[in-house]
Amino acid sequence: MTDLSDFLVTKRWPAQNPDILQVYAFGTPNGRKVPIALEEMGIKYEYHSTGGLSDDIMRSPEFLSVSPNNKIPAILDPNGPDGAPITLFESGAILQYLAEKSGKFAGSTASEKFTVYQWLMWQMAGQGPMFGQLGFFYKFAGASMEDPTARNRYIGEGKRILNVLNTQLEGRDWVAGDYSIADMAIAPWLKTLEFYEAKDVLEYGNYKNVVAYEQRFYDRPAVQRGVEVTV
Ligand SMILES: N[C@@H](CCC(=O)N[C@@H](CS)C(=O)NCC(=O)O)C(=O)O
Repeated sequence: MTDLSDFLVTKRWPAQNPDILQVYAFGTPNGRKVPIALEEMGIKYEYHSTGGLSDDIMRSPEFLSVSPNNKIPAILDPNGPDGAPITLFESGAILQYLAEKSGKFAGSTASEKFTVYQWLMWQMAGQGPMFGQLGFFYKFAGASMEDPTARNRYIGEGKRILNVLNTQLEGRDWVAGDYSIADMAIAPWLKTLEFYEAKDVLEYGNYKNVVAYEQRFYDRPAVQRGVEVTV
């Protein structure tokens, strides 16, 4: 049995089965990406809910030891690529790692792989951060601001991003050719617009390809299992 006791994270979230990949996450769109990918790929894992996102958890020495940026998700894989355990944070990097590990969901040629990575980067640098700010300024603390500049900016960005995705999905089931880690990153953030109560203000129903894509994604049994796990 692998000994993970040198990894501080295991003091707060002990590994029941240290031979398999350990996931540290919570029920948010970024958190769900990793269990969804692991379910799709058939990689065994042990899920640890951080139990929240408060500073006392995210900034604890145990959590910072796997995620120095104090955000979920993070992983500890006892079977890393160089014959040693590896820890990783940033959901996009984790998805790339898992795609390489499994040999699945990142295309089958170099060109296909870079197309998948392109859309993954689009999600990480564009859709995720912009939708996150939309949530802040439309539903959460920023919603009480009288000056509508920030709110309108992120509503505008939200619509622009939905339009980009809708256009890319014209005549396609998935964003980058075959179903891929890019879809596993993008689609959970569409569902989150419901939690932000922002679908109406974005006129979500107008983006017909996006609406069908979200449904197609959540119809997948592995996606449903990944969502269920991520509490
Ligand atoms: N770029 C990061 C973003 C992760 C992120 O924003 N995680 C949020 C939850 S969805 C979080 O942990 N927030 C806690 C905090 O900011 O303290 C990734 O994709 O992994």
